[in-house]
Amino acid sequence: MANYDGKIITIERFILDHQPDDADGDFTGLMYDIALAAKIISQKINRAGLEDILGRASSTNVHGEDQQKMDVFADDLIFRLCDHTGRLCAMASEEQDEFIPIPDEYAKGEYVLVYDPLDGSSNIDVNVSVGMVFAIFRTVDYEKRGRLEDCLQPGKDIVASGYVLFGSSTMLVYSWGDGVHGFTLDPDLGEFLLSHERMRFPDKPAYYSFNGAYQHEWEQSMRDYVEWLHSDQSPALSGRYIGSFIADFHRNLLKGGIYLYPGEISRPDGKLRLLYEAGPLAYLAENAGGYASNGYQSILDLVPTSLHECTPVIVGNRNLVEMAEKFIQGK
Ligand code: AHM
Ligand code: MG
Repeated sequence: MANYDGKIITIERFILDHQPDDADGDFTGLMYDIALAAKIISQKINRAGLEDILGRASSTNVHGEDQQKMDVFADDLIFRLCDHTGRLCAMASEEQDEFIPIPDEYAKGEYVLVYDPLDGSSNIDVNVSVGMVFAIFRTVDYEKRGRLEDCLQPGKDIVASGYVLFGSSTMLVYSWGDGVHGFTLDPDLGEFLLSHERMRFPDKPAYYSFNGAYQHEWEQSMRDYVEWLHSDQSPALSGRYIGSFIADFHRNLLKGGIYLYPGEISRPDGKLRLLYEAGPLAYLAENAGGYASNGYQSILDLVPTSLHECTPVIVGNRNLVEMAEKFIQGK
């Protein structure tokens, strides 16, 4: 059992004490459901090797990628935890082709949950951190049952977003627009305890993160920016790239820095999904004093036209992201 100094605040207590003024029990309940999903997935991941669950499932997701077994488990778990609660009118998952309506036999609620159940799951086989990402919106029409339109909302309309990092410890980090707060799972207690209140990108950044193998596929302006990052003009940064967006984002949030996943010649919109990955993390970045851009505008202003569209992502300390925009826009 860990030693505890000072106040001990569970995520349940924190959500109740700090929920948005207009939050009803549904928002609080939905956050509990997500925290519970995080605990169950965490437990499963920790036992993954023991239960021989590592490795590929037989199915392929909408992006043509092999789904890992844990992806399938996490995706199904979140659905089963949330479909019958009466809190949601629709869901959408990175692992599902279509949006997920609430089954007719259950009451519908006013919220919409979009999620990537296990981002970076190709890392599981090698015991590297993975994450779950989510965003909550309000329905666009309270009179109707959930529709695709409910899911295709821009990041600026997010009510709350967050991620769960399954790392050397499991952390849940979320924001509803009043700061970004982090909770660490005590596995003995089975409770998320407040460990990082009001997280902010430090003024002095420490790291840049990108997959350098793709540089030959990038626009020249992006390569020029990376050259600038290496120059005396830039703050002195060290390179770190895990290849697991949540883990890379989390490190940069704690230590300061910039993460890039730009477009490429063969993939002009890059790899990361606007709805499930870029939008939720852009919302967190801005609430932590940072910024996320596609090179031309804030990612929070991009309105998804389909569930699985991708966007170039530049996210981290605001001044570093704005400098990237200057290079990209030729200013
Ligand atoms: P996934 O959603 O299929 O897991 O892919 C997303 C992941 C991100 O976590 C990570 O930043 C990126 O893919 C790494 O891609 P690459 O291996 O091309 O650098
Ligand atoms: Mg993903």
